[in-house]
Amino acid sequence: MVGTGPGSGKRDKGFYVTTPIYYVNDVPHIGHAYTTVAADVLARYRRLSGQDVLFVTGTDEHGKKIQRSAEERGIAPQALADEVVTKFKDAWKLLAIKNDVFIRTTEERHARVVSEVWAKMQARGDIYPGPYEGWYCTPDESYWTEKELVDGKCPSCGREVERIKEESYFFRLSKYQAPLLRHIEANEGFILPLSRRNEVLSFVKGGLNDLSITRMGFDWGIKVPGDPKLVIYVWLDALLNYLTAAGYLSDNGSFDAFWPPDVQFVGKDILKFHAVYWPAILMSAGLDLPKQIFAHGWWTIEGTKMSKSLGNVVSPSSLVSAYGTDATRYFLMREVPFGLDGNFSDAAMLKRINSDLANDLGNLLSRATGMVSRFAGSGLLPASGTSDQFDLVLQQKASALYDAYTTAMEGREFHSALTALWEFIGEANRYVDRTKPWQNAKAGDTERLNTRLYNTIEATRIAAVYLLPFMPDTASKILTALSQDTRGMTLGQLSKWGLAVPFVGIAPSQPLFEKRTEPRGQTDKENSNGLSASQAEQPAPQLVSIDEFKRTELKVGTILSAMRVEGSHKLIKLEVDIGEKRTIVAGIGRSYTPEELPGKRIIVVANLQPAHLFGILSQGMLLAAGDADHLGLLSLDRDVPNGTRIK
Ligand code: ME8
Repeated sequence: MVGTGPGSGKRDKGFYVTTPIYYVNDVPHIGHAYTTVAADVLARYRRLSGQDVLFVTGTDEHGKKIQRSAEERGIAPQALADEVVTKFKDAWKLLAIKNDVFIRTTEERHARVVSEVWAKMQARGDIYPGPYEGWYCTPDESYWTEKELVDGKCPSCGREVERIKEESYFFRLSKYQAPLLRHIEANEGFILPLSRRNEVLSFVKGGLNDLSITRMGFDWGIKVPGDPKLVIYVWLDALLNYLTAAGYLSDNGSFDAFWPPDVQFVGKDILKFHAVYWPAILMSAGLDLPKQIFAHGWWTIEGTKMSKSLGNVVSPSSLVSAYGTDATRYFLMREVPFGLDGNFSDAAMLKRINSDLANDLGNLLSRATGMVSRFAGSGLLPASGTSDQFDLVLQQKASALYDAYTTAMEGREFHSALTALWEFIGEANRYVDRTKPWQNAKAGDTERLNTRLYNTIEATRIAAVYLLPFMPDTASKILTALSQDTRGMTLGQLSKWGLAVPFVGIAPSQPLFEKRTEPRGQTDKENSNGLSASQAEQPAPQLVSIDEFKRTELKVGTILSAMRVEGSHKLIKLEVDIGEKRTIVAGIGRSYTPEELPGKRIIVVANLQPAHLFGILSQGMLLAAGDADHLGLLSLDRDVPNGTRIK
């Protein structure tokens, strides 16, 4: 992570990218996943381009809102944070997020940074005491004046606001109006997209009031240095995470190597905090400003606003358990131009999987590898012979892709990078359609055949290289199938035509993506990896090979204990013995009571990816058939020891 030490001075500055830190009163949803996947894609792209990267995400754990949520649950705020932080960390694992640092605002190192920055702002004369009187929206942790309210409600989220009148400290934000305006006007790429930049410009031009930066009457936060009855405003605390995470005040060299941030991704709703308050705070503390704040749009779900009360919140784990990690990442980055609002629907997801992934990408790989094994006698990739017009056009498209892709990535147009890549994949498929290598094989034209085989593989390899930041697992699978080792090489090197090493073994590959017609089942939506009844009744959509079937480890087990999962009608938490003890959360609660389950012999999928369901880690799935109200559990008709594998 830290490639440049302090004082090395010779190498380029590292690339620093951040996500917002997420409140721990809520569990991860598609909105959090969106920002985090985008930052991960950019971080992976920069690493692939040969740069040192610092990619930070984390959790925002202080403030009134967290304290209230904890009170409602009857637990301490720290306990709430400790519980919810694992959900974020688990979600990021499921989505293959490779962050370098995970920051929590309750960490000791962060409290030191907050106090130090406070002292710097104070030393500059930017903090002064005074009474605050006005309105406060706790869900948004945001101050509002009487004039700003809309129908007496929070103008940002529409919820109730509270009147507060308390002793406070203020930050002299008004002093930074002119310097901030100058900075935004002089740096076109500072706030993106441009439409958002214009919003911020008119907000700043409208005048900046000094900002209350403390709260009274609760203690869940960092205390004001020298005045411990006051707590530092949670947004000041939270924004400073970007300094702590970069290593500010630590002596590991990271801060010098990475500060200031190159890109900070945020949702459009929190732009004011990042594009107005944050740079003003940094100016006051005498620190360099981030180079870019990029605000992305919001997702609706099947055309409706996402909300807990509507029960339509889409969790990352439900997407990953239904559609897989890479398909989810692909969908989020491809479906909507980054910066605009978008809509999630299961139908749109299925369309992307079936047409872009199974058809376009999957076909290219299976044709490329299939043709080598069928036509190249030895099963080895032949070297290319002379090129004709078809070959030259394909090569030319491959080299044009580099500019299209990198320009899009630098402009944070992830959807355009993928569109350009898929145009190339289409081109490679058309190359096969047009050149018909099977005819060369039939005619015994080996040189021409070899060129076509090599070029089809080479185009597939290049597509996989560009896919690495977006779909790391799929890209690696493709490169492995092509026996191409890309480790240690940069995008610039890997994207060069002709790099594929010939005379390596190429085996026909398994399909990368299965076509599917079934959307996420109710079970997925409940975040369960238990059985979905509707799936159990569906005929198999495709034939599976014996090897594919064998990848699923089915084992005999016995239920040791069972209890209902609080808050769910359907889920039961089971302890089972399958040769080892496992916890399984199963969607069988409408057909069985917990009392009748202990002692039952069952069949368990033992190597299913674990998932958190209602906060419980489920490590497997049991087999059953029937609809949710009339399920029957699968069992054996003879006694076989627990843990025996089914074959
Ligand atoms: O705001 N679509 O945290 P948070 C897209 N702790 N993005 C969405 C979304 C949706 N439907 N719903 C929410 C906070 N988001 C603060 C940040 S940073 C110093 C402190 C996005 O957990 C939202 O835009 O409420 C925001 O960027 C992010 O989720 C975090 O929300």
